[in-house]
Amino acid sequence: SPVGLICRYLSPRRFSSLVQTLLFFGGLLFVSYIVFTTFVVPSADGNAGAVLARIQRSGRRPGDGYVRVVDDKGRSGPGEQGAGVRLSGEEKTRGEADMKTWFMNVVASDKISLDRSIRDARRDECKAITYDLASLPRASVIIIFTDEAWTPLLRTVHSVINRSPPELLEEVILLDDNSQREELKEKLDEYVKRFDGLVKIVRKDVRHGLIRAKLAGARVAMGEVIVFLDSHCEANHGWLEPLVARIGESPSAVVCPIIDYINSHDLGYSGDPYANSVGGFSWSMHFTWEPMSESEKARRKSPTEYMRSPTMAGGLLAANREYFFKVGGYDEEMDIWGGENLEISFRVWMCGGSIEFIPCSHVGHIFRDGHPYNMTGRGGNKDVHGTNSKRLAEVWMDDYKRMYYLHRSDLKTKDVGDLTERHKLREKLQCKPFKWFLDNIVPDKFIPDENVQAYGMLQATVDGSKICLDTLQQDEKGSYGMGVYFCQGGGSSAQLISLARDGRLRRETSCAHGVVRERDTKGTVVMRSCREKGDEWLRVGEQLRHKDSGLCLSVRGVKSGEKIIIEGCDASAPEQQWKFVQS
Ligand code: LR7
Ligand code: MN
Repeated sequence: SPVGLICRYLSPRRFSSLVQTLLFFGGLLFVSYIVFTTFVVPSADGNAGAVLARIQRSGRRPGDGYVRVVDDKGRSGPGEQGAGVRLSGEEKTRGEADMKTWFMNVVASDKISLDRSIRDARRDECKAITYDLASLPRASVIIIFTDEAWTPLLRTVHSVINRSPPELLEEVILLDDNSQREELKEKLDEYVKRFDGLVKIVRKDVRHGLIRAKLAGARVAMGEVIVFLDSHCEANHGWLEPLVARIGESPSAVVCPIIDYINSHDLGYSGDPYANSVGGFSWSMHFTWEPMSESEKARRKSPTEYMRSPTMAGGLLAANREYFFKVGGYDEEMDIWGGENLEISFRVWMCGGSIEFIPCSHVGHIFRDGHPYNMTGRGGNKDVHGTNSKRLAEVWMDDYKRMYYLHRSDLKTKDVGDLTERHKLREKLQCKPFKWFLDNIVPDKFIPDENVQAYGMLQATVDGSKICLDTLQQDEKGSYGMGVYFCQGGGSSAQLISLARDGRLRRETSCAHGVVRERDTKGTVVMRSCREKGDEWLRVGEQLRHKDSGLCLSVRGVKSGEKIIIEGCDASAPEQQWKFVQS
């Protein structure tokens, strides 16, 4: 019989050597599996919990033992339905003091349930969409924090778990970026046990800064999709489905929810179902909100469809995990805060992906006026936004980095660390030039020294002293009267101005308007957003004539630090002779 045959063949000696061989190869296989899951699969941060969970993945799911709060109807109490909290007496005083240390009213936050109800911020067309959950990719939600206050942090976690379909939520990763507050140690470990394994805490014993913290979170994440959130957010109804659905359909789309506004003074939640702004940027490398472009409006077939956006704000985003790493994650050498949002935006577009806002996904964020943590980076660097942005400008902006240096000429010679790896990445991915990004993704972006009649500091010489047009450091977001100041030479972006091809006298976002009262022969120059149709200016010899009034730009009787005027044109008046100078 076959059994007899095998028995005869397997003498005790042969049998034991066979067992040894099997054990040897089995052991080898096991060790390679552990090594593979620990180091090769992106969990290099050595999160034992994550590896274990991967091995144990069967039967009961993490979170099964937690009862979510899903019914918002009929809840009442402080902050419910997204209301702001009114404090009085001693609480009011303490709350106001919080604004100086936390930049948010923690007293108010502490009065609100961690499961508070908020109004559904979606438009009706969004609520009507149904999703086949089984076919959507699952998400790891990564919440990074450093010394965040307790209730805003935990309300972020509660809102995510309450308002995500369990089928789609792989895990919540709390990435603790070296918090020092006692409350965030054992107490937090204990607290999250109620979520039955769904919430994992990863702690860093050196401060990473938010950029490396996000990377560290992404490296231990197991979901097909990763979602990043700040640690003071509230996920709104149905927020997750449209994000993962879009990524499922287009894995190279890096998508953002609509960011609803949570007031830092009273924690009132307000969302705009019809929000349709997208992200832009200023040449000083700050994020801006912009109206959706006409071409994008024309492209979209329905108000629930994604909105292509040149940039993202940075904090709230979702991506296919593999794609996120393939396209370069974040720049590991960027420190603490700032710059990474524009960097990932330019990079993703230039390297073949897209940045999009998803109108059916809403998440609230507490907007604070300051940072309740130390902003000093490595080596005592107090200008992390500046140096991070220089890294981005050097790697991704080609010649257009000059636009950044116009604002930050002090950084031209600053050492911001080694850029070889990032240059290599750009080479490897064969990314398009920045000019392509400007031409195709932000075609309306004004480039101060391209396609203009003239550009530079606008300078007049009166009695041998040089005087230049100058914003006088006024806030350029609103309208303001244009002034003059002693010419500053190369360094001052406040004196740069362009005479655009369309005749508008303008800066990056504001355009010069001549303001003359009826029948007056003299007026002022007011800068307003270039989104309004701007006035036209004509170059007549060395004069600048305001077309509508026929008056000329002049410094007659105007001292440094005062507002510029327009007056009757006089070709021989030195006060009306203007030169565009570069330095
Ligand atoms: O060293 C740090 N380590 C951290 O873990 C510093 C910060 N952090 C954490 C912090 O606890 C918070 O959870 O990082 C998160 C973001 O820090 P915030 O909330 O102080 O930043 P912000 O909201 O002012 O900043 C925005 O720009 C940043 C630029 O680097 C990041 O991209 C933030 O994520 C981003 N936030 C948003 O985009 C939210 C929506 C704002 C809008 C519009
Ligand atoms: Mn924030």
